Amino acid sequence: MSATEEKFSLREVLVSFKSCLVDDDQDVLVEHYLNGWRGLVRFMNSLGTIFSFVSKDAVNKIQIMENYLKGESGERYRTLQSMVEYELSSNLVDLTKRGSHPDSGCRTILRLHRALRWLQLFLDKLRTSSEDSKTSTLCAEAYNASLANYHPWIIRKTATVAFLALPVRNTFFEVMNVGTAEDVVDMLGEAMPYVSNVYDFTQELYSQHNLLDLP
Ligand code: 1Q0
Repeated sequence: MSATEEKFSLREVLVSFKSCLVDDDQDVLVEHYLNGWRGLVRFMNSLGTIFSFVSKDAVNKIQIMENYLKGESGERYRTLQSMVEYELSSNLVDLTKRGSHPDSGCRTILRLHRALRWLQLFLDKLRTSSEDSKTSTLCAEAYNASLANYHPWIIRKTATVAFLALPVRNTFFEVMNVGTAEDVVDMLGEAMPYVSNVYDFTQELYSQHNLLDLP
C-alpha cells in the first residue's frame, strides 16, 4: 500500500458525497456520485476478497455510467435530472421489463441508489451500536431492511454467508482510518447527512418519474 493510500480515510469518501449536490440541492452531479462509489469500493476491497462478487458488480455499474459520460451524449449524463429527462424523452429506458435497453443509466443508478440505502442503515447501526455488537448481525439487519428486498434467493444466501466473515467492530473502525472509535462515531454523525441528502434527492427524483421499480 502506498503512503497516500494509507492516509485515505472513510471521512473523505463520505464527505465527497457533499460535492454531488448542486443547484441548491436540486440536482446531483453524476461524476461526483461515481467518485463517492469508487471510494466505497476501495474500502470494500480492503475487507478482503470475500466481497469481490459485490465489488465486481458495483465496479461494473460505475463503468456503465462512465461510458455514458464519455460517450457522445455525455453532456446529457452530467446530472441525475438531465439523465432522467434525456433517457425518458428518448425512450432509452426499459420501464416494465428488460428489453432493448437493459443497461440504461436510470436503472443502473437505481441499483447503486438502493445500495446507498444499505450503506446508510449499516453505518448508522455501526455508529450507534455498543462495542461488543456483531458487525455481521448489524450488516445483515441493514441488508434485510433494504437491498435484500430486490435480490433473488441465491444472492441473499451468498450475501448472508459473506457477512459472517466481516471483521469485528473495532477492526472495521481501524480500516476506516479515522482515529479512535470515538472519532469514528463523531465522523459518521457528521458525514452521514451528506450521504442522506444525496439519497433523499435521488429517491424524490425517481419517485416523481415513477422510476423506483425499473427492471
Ligand atoms: C462491508 C460489507 C459489504 C457488504 C455489501 C452488502 C451488499 C450485498 C449485496 C450483494 C450484491 C451482490 C452482487 C450482485 C447483485 C446484483 O444482482 C444487483 C442487481 O443488479 P442487476 O444488474 O442484477 O439488476 N446489484 C446490486 O444490488 C448493487 C449492489 C452494489 C453493492 C455495492 C455495495 C458497496 C459497498 C460498499 C461498502 C462500503 C463499506 C463501507 C464501510 C467500510 C468501512 C471500512
